[in-house]
Amino acid sequence: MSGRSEELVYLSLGGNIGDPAATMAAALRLLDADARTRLVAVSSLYRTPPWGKLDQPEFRNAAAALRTSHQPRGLLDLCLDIERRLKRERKERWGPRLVDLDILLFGDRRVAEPGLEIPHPRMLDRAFVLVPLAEIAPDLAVEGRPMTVWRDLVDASGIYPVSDDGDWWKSA
Ligand code: A4P
Ligand code: MG
Repeated sequence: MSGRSEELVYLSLGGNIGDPAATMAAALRLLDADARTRLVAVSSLYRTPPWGKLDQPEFRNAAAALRTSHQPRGLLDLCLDIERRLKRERKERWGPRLVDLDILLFGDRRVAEPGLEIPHPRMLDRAFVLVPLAEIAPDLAVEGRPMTVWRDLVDASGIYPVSDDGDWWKSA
């Protein structure tokens, strides 16, 4: 036991090959099933145009809030293990993927280690991260600004919800 209480963590989920909604739903269920992690909020599921590398299928993206007693490295290992279990193929940077789990924020901690950077260094540039995150955490402040303000600073064209609410993963 570390003696630390649970921390509030925000994750980004995405995928664009196979059945991304089903794979992301499976990832959320595996996170929730971990003894040291429980989901507290999931955003709607969004359709998003590819960012970075443009000639690939459109993505599905979502954000989730969870409470965990893992340390940041332990949560990353859990995420990587879930990605492996869901048979993600790692090929090219920013290329097609079955499911990608990124740790965006871990309480108010800052981590800069080989293979782990928190806050996620590119989160504030990416509408596919900010639109779902602002849905579940509109007032969450990063660098002194609430998530809704960050969201309104990026180009969110082509991003649409494809579920009615945050319950899509329970049946997908
Ligand atoms: N890593 C370091 N910090 C973190 C963190 N905070 N959370 C390391 C998770 N992982 C972190 O990950 C490579 C390594 O990053 C991990 O093994 C971990 O040790 P990766 O996901 O294979 O990295 P990548 O894809 O090469 O680069 P990057 O910048 O992380 O890509 P992203 O963020 O995964 O973006 N367009 C849309 N519309 N929607 C998307 O979801 N995703 C990408 C990929 C590109 N375009 C997209 C989307
Ligand atoms: Mg990533």
